Amino acid sequence: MLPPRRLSRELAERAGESVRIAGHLEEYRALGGVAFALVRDGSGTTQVTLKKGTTEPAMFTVLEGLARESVVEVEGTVLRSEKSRRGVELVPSRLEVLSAAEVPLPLGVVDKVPAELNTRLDHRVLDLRKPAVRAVFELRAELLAQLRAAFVRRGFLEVETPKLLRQGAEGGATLFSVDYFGTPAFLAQSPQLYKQMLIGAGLERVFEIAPAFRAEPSDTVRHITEFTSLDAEVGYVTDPDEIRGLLEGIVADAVDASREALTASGSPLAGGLPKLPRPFPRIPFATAEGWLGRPGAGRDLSTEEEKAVGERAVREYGSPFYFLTDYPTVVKAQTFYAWRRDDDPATTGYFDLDYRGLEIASGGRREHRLEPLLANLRAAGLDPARFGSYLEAFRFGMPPHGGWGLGLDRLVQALAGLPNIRESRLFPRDRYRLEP
Ligand code: AMO
Repeated sequence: MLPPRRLSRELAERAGESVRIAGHLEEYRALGGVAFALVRDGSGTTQVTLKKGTTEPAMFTVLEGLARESVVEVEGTVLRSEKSRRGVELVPSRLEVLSAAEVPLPLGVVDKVPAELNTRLDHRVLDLRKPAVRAVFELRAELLAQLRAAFVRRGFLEVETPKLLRQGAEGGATLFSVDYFGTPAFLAQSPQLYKQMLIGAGLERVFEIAPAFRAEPSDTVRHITEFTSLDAEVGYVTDPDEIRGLLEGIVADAVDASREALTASGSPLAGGLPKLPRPFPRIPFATAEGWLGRPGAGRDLSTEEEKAVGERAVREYGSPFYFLTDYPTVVKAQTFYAWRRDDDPATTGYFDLDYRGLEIASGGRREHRLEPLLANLRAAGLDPARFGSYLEAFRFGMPPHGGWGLGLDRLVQALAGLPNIRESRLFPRDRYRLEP
């Protein structure tokens, strides 16, 4: 499912033929009687070899005066060449400059010295020309396609819910306000309320892949203000482990299929996609707290604690992915839609899916009964009157249900081994970045 490869990928099989390629001029080097122009397209870099006495002299002049990263089109004959990177070279018969680049480049594309992430993101169009950066987005596209396919195979219906809302669902502090024709409105932090309403609508299994917005003031390597949320909601489930089983199956299937596809296309990132042992370990929150020596602390894990739990979990279970289960109610007090166990109201049916200490998803069983839901809302300090249309869905027959939200950017960050989540998005948004 990777994007179609351009012509030069197959050049190796086309020795003796006449072809036309186009791309960015990576480098031009003249060495006495010969000169080399490296032309990079979506499939890689092709060596164009000019020879004094054979190649039209004007071509040398044009290339000499042309800045790196200009776009050229070259027609010529493919010859085998042991010395060139792809085993072939192109002997040009025609050269056309399609777009000349300015000098100097604000960011080098083939520079050996790595640039600062901020500089790279400021000049992202040039940064994305680097094959290693491009590979991240090929992985991302593949993973996304495979995740979607895994949902569809399990009978999920893909839906799209509004991103302009009258109220939030994940706590007021991270809401972005919008002026909606003079009325206050918010950007969606999550499709939470709508995906539950769709279970009330009888759709039974829904998923959504869409942007979510959070006014995260914290400047960390795992938070951004616009991320892609993969949300699922499933009707007629009461056991949180059934929900975990679905999530684990979808993630593991998508990782397996992506590894196959990326291996076939020669992606440098294919090796980073692990064969996942299943089932993923289930670690009760209380066990993790015991490991940390802070039993019953009544608060969520800090980033440092998450990392420590991740190291221990990988050591003990040998799996990079694992669930933290049975979150205490006190930790999920604001998560009003989370079901509290009937036999133990101090514990919810909520879990996180983590990858080596990085939270990738969270979800669980929901409260589907109106009265306890109202009580949860009030306990969270929220006014039920503001949730009228959400609550209506619970008044006229709501199946028991559950689901999860998974951050695609974090999954890509984890699987591509990126130090910073910003690198998993083409044009990331954070507290300080609104362009490009
Ligand atoms: P939660 O708030 O845990 O749950 O978010 C779900 C997942 O979304 C990702 N995520 C983020 N990724 C990048 N930057 C951020 N600022 C950010 N915030 C969240 C994480 C996280 O695990 N409604 C519930 C889900 C549910 O219960 O179905 C929710 O949104 O990967």
